[in-house]
Amino acid sequence: LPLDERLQRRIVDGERNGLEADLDASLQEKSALQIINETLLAGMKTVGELFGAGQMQLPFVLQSAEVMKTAVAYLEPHMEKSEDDEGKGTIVLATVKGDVHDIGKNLVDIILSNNGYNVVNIGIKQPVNAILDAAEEHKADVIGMSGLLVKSTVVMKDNLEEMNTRGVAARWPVLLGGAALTRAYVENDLAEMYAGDVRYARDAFEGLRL
Ligand code: B1M
Repeated sequence: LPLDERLQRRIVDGERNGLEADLDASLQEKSALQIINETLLAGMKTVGELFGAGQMQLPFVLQSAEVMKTAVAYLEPHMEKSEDDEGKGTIVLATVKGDVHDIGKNLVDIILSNNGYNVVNIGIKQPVNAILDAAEEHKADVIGMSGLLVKSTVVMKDNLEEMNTRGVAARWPVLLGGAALTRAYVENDLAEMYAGDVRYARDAFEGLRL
């Protein structure tokens, strides 16, 4: 198989033997971010489709996710870092309560960290209390929430409602991302009910731009 296809297959098949050698070869032709965006994410997309269609069982999805994480960790030192790399602000980043998906959140962490932001990544399944405590403790400028499940979109709304109730909405602009969200839901429904600023990021780069 051509290199790109082979890398994609590694993700889909959860096969990590020889992964590093293929990534090294790919790095001769592409940047680390190109490999992630163009090649590896396409593999994860296939995994999602197979799983959604009942053609792949959960333990195999987990294996694919592990290979994806290994690949991203291997590529991270090869990523470009911005020159002005200090003092752009602090973002507290979390996957919301009830949700374990963290590959996208961790990509956001890497991209923002490499571009001069201080990222406080508090992990998965984080209740709103933990998110707000971390934002307080680290004097965050922005709160970022990720979630891939449909029910996570409801949790995000609940979290924003809680922030309204506590009167902290003006203090923390919120960045939201994850596969189950839509731009319309965030920019219409959530922007309407949240008393602060809430934005939707389709991917890590839109997150960085915002
Ligand atoms: Co799960 N899962 N999963 N899963 N999983 C999905 C999300 C699903 C769509 C698969 C499917 O059915 N086709 C489906 C959700 C359906 C729904 O809610 N309607 C699903 C399900 C059902 C489940 C379980 C419930 C399965 C079960 O137990 N029966 C279970 C849930 C457990 C839980 O959360 N409580 C579950 C478990 C898992 C694994 C543990 C096996 C594994 C996760 C491993 C891990 O993350 N450590 C897993 C995986 C890998 C997936 C799919 C296949 C791939 C997700 C992924 O990593 N994509 C996924 C299918 C899909 O998404 N279509 C699926 C790559 C990643 C880079 O993309 O996270 O979307 P993503 O991030 C993107 C953007 O969304 C954005 O930037 C990234 C790209 O640059 N972004 C942000 C994300 N967060 C952002 C935050 C920002 C800004 C941008 O600012 C703050």
